Amino acid sequence: MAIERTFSMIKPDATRRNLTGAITAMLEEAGLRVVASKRVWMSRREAEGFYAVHKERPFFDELCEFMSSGPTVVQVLEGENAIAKNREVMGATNPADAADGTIRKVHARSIGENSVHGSDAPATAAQEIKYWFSDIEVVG
Ligand code: RTP
Ligand code: MG
Repeated sequence: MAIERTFSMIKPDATRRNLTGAITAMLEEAGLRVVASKRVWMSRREAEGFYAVHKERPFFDELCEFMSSGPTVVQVLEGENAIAKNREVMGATNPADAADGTIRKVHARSIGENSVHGSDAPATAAQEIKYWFSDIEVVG
């Protein structure tokens, strides 16, 4: 398996509880390397643009409101099979369904305030990295 890059976010419920380091450590322990990272307080419009794929879903407004309610840490993670590996260490969307030891099982509060985001496929990873980072900000 070739080295892949994926996009990750530490969501406002987690930055608010000072969990940036704890969550990043779980990503690193899973073999993922942080090759870009910055803290952003996204606007409502930036959240709507990022989550445009979900705009018809019933939770879209709530999601964009939450994601623009405080600081987020956006990251690019690199490693073997990084997209699937990140999804595995994140755990299921709803923390009630997440496996033991996953970030969402350990830290998430609810299906909405679920602490982390991770790209779900190579095409979305490339698109999401590009949404938040310029090429020179990613240092492998
Ligand atoms: P993510 O995109 O954040 O990595 O999470 P995911 O793939 O596991 O979940 P997805 O279906 O893409 O949903 C995106 C985010 O929307 C919020 N959500 N709320 N209230 C609800 O029923 C509900 N369902 C989803 C979550 O914050 C989820 O991560
Ligand atoms: Mg998703």
